Amino acid sequence: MVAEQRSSACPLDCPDLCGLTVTVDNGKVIGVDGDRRNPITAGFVCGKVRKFADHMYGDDRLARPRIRTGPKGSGQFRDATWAEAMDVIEQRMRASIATHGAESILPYHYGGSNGWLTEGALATRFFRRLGASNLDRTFCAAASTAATQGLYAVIPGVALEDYTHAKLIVLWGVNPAATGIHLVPVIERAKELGAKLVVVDPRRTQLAKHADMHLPVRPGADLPVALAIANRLFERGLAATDFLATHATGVDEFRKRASRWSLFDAAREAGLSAGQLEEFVDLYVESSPAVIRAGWGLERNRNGGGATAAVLALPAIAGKFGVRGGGYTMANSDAKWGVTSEHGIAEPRPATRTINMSGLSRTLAELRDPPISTLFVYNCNPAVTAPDQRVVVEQLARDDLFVVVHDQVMTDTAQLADVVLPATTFLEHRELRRGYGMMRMFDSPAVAAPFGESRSNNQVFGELMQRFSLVRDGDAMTDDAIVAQIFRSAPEGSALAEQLRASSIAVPSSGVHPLAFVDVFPNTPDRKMRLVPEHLDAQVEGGLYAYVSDPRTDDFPLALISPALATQVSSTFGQLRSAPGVLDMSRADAAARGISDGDPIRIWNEYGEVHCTARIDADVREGVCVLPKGLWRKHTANGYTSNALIPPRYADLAGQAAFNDARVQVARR
Ligand SMILES: Nc1nc2c(c(=O)[nH]1)N[C@H]1C(S)=C(S)[C@@H](COP(=O)(O)OP(=O)(O)OC[C@H]3O[C@@H](n4cnc5c(=O)[nH]c(N)nc54)[C@H](O)[C@@H]3O)O[C@H]1N2
Ligand SMILES: Nc1nc2c(c(=O)[nH]1)N[C@H]1C(S)=C(S)[C@@H](COP(=O)(O)OP(=O)(O)OC[C@H]3O[C@@H](n4cnc5c(=O)[nH]c(N)nc54)[C@H](O)[C@@H]3O)O[C@H]1N2
Ligand SMILES: [Mo]
Repeated sequence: MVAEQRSSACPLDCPDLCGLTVTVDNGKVIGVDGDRRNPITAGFVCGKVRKFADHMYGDDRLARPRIRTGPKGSGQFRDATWAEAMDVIEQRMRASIATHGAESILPYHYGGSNGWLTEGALATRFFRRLGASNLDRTFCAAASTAATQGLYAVIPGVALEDYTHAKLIVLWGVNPAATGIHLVPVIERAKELGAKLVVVDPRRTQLAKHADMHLPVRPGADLPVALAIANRLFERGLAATDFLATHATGVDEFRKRASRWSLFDAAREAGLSAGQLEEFVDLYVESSPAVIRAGWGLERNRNGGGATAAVLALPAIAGKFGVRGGGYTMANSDAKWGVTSEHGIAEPRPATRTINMSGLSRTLAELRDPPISTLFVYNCNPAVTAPDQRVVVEQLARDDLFVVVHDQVMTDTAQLADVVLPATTFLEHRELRRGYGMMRMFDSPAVAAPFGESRSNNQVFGELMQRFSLVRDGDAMTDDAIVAQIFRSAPEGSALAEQLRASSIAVPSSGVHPLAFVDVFPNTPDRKMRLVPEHLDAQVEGGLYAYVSDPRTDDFPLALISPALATQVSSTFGQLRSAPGVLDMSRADAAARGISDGDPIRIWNEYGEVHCTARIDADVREGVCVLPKGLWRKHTANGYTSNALIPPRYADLAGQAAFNDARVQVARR
């Protein structure tokens, strides 16, 4: 048979949501490229998805179920049939229920797929009907979603393709050159058209090198910086009083809270100069349209929620809405779609307890009444992505904890499991996905044959529903039936289904680039934004916008951050990486410790220790060091990654994990 080209779309955790052209030969993928259905993809995809066949057919791909034979964590498994593996799972789950009740079962899942057929669907229905513990999904975007929705309720941000209209682009705690590459050419085009670029990031990122201004803020100090900028706008009589009077509430209270911060005090806290901040104020005021693209590097610390809220308040205070290319972009999943993945399952959340996924180490070690006795992991690799890794790994290897991992490859978490189930990839099952950067939705059929005996999430959880007698009349039980139900049961579903049928891509009813406060308004009763939303105010000790100062101590003086790798999506594709992890540090911090480029080092704090080598990096500011997220245990000398140093504490809002809030010491080894 000759190779043929088929259409798909990427469901990986990335804002860009690329349409793909997949070349398939005899059911096997031999090439992946970008297509043009989503304009921002413009025919090219990132290197990692172009090489997706390496992930599908590499040595670590799981072809059949495995059952542990050696001691926990020894990595010794034997192949098993599906029937045998599912029998073991059923028996152990029934034993958990008999001994401790269904709440001792915890489903554990996050960002492996952003597709609606694999992220929720039958897994959600199964665990809800079973009465398992609920999972609060707080690895990512919990604090920033709380902040965005608190301030603006449901309102779409500036469309990425509209950045070409901007005269000023501010990248705040975001690194599109690695994490959403299709924004880069749009920024370049805007610059050609005269836009200025500002980057607020502790690192001199690739785009910071080409920026008009780089503010290398200390991690966690964005809150005072943004508040001081707002305060300065009020002080200088530059605040958009008409806009605020018409469209905002809480203005006086916000102003009062911002007035605690002078440019001088904020600059000192952030390791910047007051002059730099004044320069930013001038540039922001004089530029229109001006857009702030806020990222997720910003939210992952003790002040992250307040910081995101303060940054997102700036376009309101400065009056930047109402023009194309002006305002902010956070996540754009708030476009008016009218459908959610929940429509596909229509299953109420049970009144069982809810467990914060970011506290996995403490949950496994300390939770009682009942303790967790079964952990069912899918779309997730917590052994290398959760905080407090030393304890997580120790607990996953506990004899009395039954761990199931459903994944495509033999991950570090799968190594610690009792039963491992092989999962299909998005090219081997149907997927429906809505973007969180690009405001589009794709419906993609399977384009390749499932590898080995791999099964999709819905096949696995559908079978478990049968085994536990949880199927009810009328339940949608297949991918196709779930898609049909999503569109049938949602108000705007039929129009979307029609678009998808016609062209496999859909846009929301609010259009692809609505103007905030012109075409769309916050869906609050008075259609106004809230500068100090009450429910957020109540969540934060000292109230929203209260600042917690830098937690560095003499023992642990360096801030460790763990930004994304260009070659992976979180830990996904880590099996394909051979290069060991390195810690980037500034020349001054290295010299103070007698460390030279390439030296073996240890990095440690009260939670753990990592052994790797150092790289002297002129792009990292003094006082900060960088060990990327997503490394696997094989990438360091002692089997621990940055996650071993991440404290099991949360950010100020929504129980968000504080991945960028570790304080550490470094020495030669
Ligand atoms: N290639 C690739 N793409 C990805 C991912 C990936 O792992 N790899 N991950 C996907 C996912 S899950 C997400 S959530 C997004 C994340 O997308 P981004 O938000 O762009 O990702 P990060 O690299 O986590 O953080 C962005 C920047 O924040 C900076 N930063 C760290 N702490 C602070 C701080 O306190 N203040 C400020 N101002 N900046 C800070 C970091 O130096 C980094 O350059 O990307 C998605 N896309
Ligand atoms: N140190 C540090 N750690 C971090 C962060 C950080 O900044 N620093 N960032 C955090 C962020 S932003 C995020 S989003 C999380 C991500 O944390 P995780 O969700 O744990 O990370 P992924 O690497 O995306 O792991 C997903 C796994 O799902 C599998 N998978 C993919 N598709 C499917 C499917 O259809 N079915 C099944 N069963 N499995 C599938 C993949 O093969 C992969 O092994 O990591 C967090 N961890
Ligand atoms: Mo994320």
